[in-house]
Amino acid sequence: MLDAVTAPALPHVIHRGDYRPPDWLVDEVALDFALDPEATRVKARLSVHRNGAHERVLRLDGDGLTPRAVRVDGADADWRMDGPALLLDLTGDAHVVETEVEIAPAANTQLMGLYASAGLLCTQCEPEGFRRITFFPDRPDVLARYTVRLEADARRFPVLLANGDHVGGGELPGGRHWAEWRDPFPKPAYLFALVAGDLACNADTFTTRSGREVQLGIWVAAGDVERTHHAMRALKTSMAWDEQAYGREYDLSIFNIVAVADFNFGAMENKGLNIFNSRYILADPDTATDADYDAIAAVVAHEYFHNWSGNRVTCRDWFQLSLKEGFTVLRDQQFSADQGSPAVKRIEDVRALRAAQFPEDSGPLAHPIRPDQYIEISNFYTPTVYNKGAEVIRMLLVLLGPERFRAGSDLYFTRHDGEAATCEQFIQAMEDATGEDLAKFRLWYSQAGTPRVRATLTQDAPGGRARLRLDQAVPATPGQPDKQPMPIPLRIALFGQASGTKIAEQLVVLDESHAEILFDAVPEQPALSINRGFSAPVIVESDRSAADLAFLSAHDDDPFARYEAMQQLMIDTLVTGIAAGDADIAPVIEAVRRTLTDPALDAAFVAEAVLLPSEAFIGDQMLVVDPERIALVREGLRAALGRELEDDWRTVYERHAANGYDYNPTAKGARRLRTVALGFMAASGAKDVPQIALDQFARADNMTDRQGALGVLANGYSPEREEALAAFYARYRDNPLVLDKWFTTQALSTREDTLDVAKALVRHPDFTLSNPNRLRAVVGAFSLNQRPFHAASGAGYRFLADMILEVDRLNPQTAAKLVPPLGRWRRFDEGRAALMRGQLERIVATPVLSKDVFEQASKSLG
Ligand code: 0A1
Ligand code: ZN
Repeated sequence: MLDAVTAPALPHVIHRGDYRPPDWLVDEVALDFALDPEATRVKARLSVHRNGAHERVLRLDGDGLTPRAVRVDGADADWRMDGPALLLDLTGDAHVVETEVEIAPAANTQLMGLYASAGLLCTQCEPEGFRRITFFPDRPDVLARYTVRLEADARRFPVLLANGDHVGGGELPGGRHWAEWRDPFPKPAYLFALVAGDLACNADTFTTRSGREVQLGIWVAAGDVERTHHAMRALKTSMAWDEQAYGREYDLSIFNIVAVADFNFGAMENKGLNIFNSRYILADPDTATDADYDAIAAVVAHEYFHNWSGNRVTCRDWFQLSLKEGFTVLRDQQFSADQGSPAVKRIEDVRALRAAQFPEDSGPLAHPIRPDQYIEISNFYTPTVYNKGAEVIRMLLVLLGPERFRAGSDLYFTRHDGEAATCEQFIQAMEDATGEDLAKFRLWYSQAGTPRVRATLTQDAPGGRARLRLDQAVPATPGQPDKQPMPIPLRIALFGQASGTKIAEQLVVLDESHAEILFDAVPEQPALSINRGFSAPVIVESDRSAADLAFLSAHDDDPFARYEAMQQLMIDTLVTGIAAGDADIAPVIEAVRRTLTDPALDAAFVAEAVLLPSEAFIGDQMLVVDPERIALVREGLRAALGRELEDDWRTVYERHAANGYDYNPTAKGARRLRTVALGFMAASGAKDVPQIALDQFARADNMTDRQGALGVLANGYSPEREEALAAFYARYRDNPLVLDKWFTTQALSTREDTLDVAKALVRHPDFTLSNPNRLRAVVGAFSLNQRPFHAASGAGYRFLADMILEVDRLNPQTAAKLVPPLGRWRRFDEGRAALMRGQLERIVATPVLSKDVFEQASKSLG
């Protein structure tokens, strides 16, 4: 059954201010599963006790469950339903409550609760999936100890896993077997997990710093074990890193990871039994790109780090989600930075923030990192809660410095170990450990919207005093018309334009609406470097000239600021070109040439620095987005760069020629720059490039080079394109993760026919709505491809809305994640805005709609 609401009956809104501690607590849970894909019987025995003096009933959340038996202290009990929940009047202060239900994992298309995926049975409980398995107070502040007995057919499900330690098992009559697991750590229901299936294991061990041995297992389908070694290395590196960087040691004697093909998100941190979308586990050079390898290490680390930031200290309620997610994203970013190039990692993270979070923060779905209300909590696993949440905690690191930040995190972990905590308690621990007053800093938790900082640097006279004027404005967002100034930590430096040296450097905390900073006796004309290292998640507007930016792109000693200067130069040039029909592109060409030929720079940095801003990011800088003109002017600049620097691109391409695959930062950088160079060579229009790309494609001994070449070809119209696409399909048609790349490459193409291609791809025999990866590979990717998605006819919008409505019948969570691109209508011309609204209205008016999609679509109209 679908959790459906009928418009216009408005679903219930949950408010942060309404939090009340639970009426009843659960000490122990014993679960007993007789597993079967069609009909699984679940028995639960809960030891509950009254929390405080009150007479309220015991409310056990349920979702689609029908009780088959309910007993209290061993006797049949009177019970009643309140909608999906089970209510019991209990007379004493402590009771044992037993329930029994039957569920059908094979029919669970939502992928929440217990479901089937490629012959496996597995669970996803965060945020509210546990109530689809058994009746329970399904809220994160009810922490209980779990004992889990699993019973299943021994041939179909030889492996039976759950959280904690394996405490027993054996054969049963009729070809069945059983296993029992006990998790000694009290945990909220959202961290419960079980897996049953025919799985093979990559087994290893890790010895913690106090000398305990942990059995590690990565469980996958039999043929995939060889593709788990990178994930295993990442796991062991993360375990050691968390000990060293945060003083956090693993606490159980087993740590298992299972990869599943059908999964709504990236992965899940269930205690001692992480469950992963297989795309974040499986890798070998032939099937995974360098970006895939990096993402796997980051996600493995992220889920592992949750063992402390999420599991040992969990969230009191779902409004506190950023407490665990923002902090854990920061931790995984720090980990990845330590494994490779911190500068390139920072550039990638900021690019991701600008691509996903900045648009969210400036649109109808804007919310603070600690939201105040929701209809469906699944809609709040957002770039704001995750990525802006990480930026907010990173600002604490900037403000406090690494030692004091570490003292704060140590205090937070010790003080709240075993508890369900709040964002407020995290800040309080930071204050108590350091003596810092963070009263104003709390605004970052309550105010939505990306602050804008205007920076104006003037000098009284040559050689005289320089004056930096800073003004901040926090834009109005839904429900928050008036904002207070935020404390914004800005790393700033001045460089002398004549000497190229650094004249001054400091951290400025702008915590009023404006401030002035004076620099005495600045001997030469200064260039302003601001928000170095992206010290605050803000938009900086400055009147730096093309000459200033070109100078910084060559001389700034902060690699992020150097990248940023280049990006700003490109943006200024593109925006002028779009608005005025013409712009002086010479400074961009010169800056790219200089970066490309600077022997001191490493290839990975160069590859990031010379890339033009995306069409979407250019759109974000404009009052009214004109997708056609953006694409035209951007392609024009790409072609000019390709032609003007043709020899340089070819030199770079040859210098970084592949010579045997290895996964290390230098080799990765070389591969990245090589394909970036190939892209510019193609943009130049030179006739030999399709053949060069096809050669790269055919000779590649790794997926990075192969997919890189395919991506370049896919944007063009050459016969080589068709040849490469066909060869790629033939080679990988049986590997779903690689086939996703084949779909995505076509959905992201800059070709004129991409809208028709996308529509055709969803009719391809290998397309399916039931696998979230495949759906995102085509529909999600297409909706981010600005020009074809915003086709003036509105056909792109109609296509997306059709898909959302179709998917909503199967998987509301995944459907809802496709809605935001339609909500950007305010940023477009009237014609497009009306067409986008039309599709949102059509969605909201659909008689049977999930509350997930209803919330996103109705808010997007607002
Ligand atoms: N806690 C996970 C995110 C997650 C949320 C919901 C899921 O299923 C619907 C799955 C995963 C993380 O941050 O990795
Ligand atoms: Zn997480």
